[in-house]
Amino acid sequence: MPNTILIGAPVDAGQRRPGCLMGPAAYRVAGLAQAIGGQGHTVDDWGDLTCPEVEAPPCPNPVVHSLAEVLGWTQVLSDKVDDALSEGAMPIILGGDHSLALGSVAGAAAYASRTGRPLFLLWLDAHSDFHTPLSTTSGNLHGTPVAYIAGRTGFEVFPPFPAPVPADRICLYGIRSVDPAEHAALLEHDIAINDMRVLDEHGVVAPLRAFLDKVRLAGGMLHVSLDVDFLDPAIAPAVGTTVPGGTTFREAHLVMELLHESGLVTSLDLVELNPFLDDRGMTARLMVDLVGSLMGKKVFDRPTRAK
Ligand code: HAR
Ligand code: MN
Ligand code: MN
Ligand code: MN
Repeated sequence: MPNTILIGAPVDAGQRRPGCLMGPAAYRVAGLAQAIGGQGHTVDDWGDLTCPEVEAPPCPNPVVHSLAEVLGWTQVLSDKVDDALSEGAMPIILGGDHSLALGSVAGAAAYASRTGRPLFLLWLDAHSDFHTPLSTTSGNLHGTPVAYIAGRTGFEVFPPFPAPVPADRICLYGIRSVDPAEHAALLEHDIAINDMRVLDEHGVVAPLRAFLDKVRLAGGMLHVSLDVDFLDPAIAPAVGTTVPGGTTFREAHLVMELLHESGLVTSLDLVELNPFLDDRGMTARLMVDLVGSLMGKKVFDRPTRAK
């Protein structure tokens, strides 16, 4: 049973719509610690981090905004996720927008490279988040973490990513919104692209199992980054970038159940929840229930029979 550490990351600088900074509070109100504790894990809540003041170099792409703030969050999150993993715990980062993954995955990568284990990345999202600060047209840095993690060039304004994750250890899962520049770049990388078309055709299980088998065979660590917009907006309205055609309630739970059974998940981001857009807390509650499944909650708990 892993000990878990909750790390609040009220980040909203990676996009323009206010509200994501209320995410960590909403997860606590929706009972995240209780959902994890209920599955027999200990929970240590480190509270909310604050963003250090850092100087940003000028960005060659003028549409990029809030670079200094995103750099500050990247630094503090990388440090704290590394600390939590070093304590032997599973960090769960309560976002905050997806730019926080620039830091959380950097921390996981730094820890993994020190311990000599390969790091894998499962990106549960409607979006590929494969822009660089040079290619983004929105200027929103929440659309860039996968490219940073994969070691793409174009991140000269950021600290070098500690140990870039090779493309064949990255799995995009649930995507259905990819910008032209991201599409062109993805074609140049050997990243597993399980878009919604693939999940419609093959179901959610087979593509996930194939990736988890790779992680297991390699003795890898697995960082899971769960974006609220992975879910269909009908069941998860509290996100600024809804895209129709997302995963259903049971598909998402099944993904979490399989992740639990794999025993491979070593760190987790919960991102893009905007409680201001929620309908009576339904999205926050669903995200908490999904974490419950990831931590071991079952639809029907069958006692394991002696063989
Ligand atoms: N690709 C678009 C952009 O760069 C939208 C990115 C939206 N990203 C998130 N996270 N909401 O997945 O602006
Ligand atoms: Mn530290
Ligand atoms: Mn995202
Ligand atoms: Mn998204």
